[in-house]
Amino acid sequence: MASKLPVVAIVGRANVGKSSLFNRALERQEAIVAREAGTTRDAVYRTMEYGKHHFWLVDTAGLKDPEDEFEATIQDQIEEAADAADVIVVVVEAHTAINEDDRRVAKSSS
Ligand SMILES: Nc1nc2c(ncn2[C@@H]2O[C@H](COP(=O)(O)OP(=O)(O)OP(=O)(O)O)[C@@H](O)[C@H]2O)c(=O)[nH]1
Ligand SMILES: [Mg+2]
Repeated sequence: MASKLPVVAIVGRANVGKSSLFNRALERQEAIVAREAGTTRDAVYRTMEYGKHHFWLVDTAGLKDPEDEFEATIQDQIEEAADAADVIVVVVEAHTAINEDDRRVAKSSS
């Protein structure tokens, strides 16, 4: 049954390419990709197969400091996805050094 499938959650600070990786893995454009940080708001869940493995792949919003109530709801949702995940993939930007936001993501999703 689909709901019993393991969950792989893609997390990371805003604009590092989470949705691009999600689309690449699915081999179709399911999540919105844009230059602006904060593009993904609601998490996107899709099932996929990789080799013998069948699982839910989740694209999440960029993790950042909750500034307002709406933002806090989104941040809670990311933590929920990370909590429910069997595997968490933390995406970082390859062209810049790991920064405080990356560390916060890794900490809050671990
Ligand atoms: N050069 C380069 N650009 C990339 C790569 N992956 C994504 N991008 C670009 O980076 C921008 C952000 O990509 P997204 O996939 O929307 O990033 P995201 O982490 O989902 O962003 P949020 O949903 O806003 O947190 C887009 O303009 C992408 O085209 C990459 O591997 N290399
Ligand atoms: Mg995104």
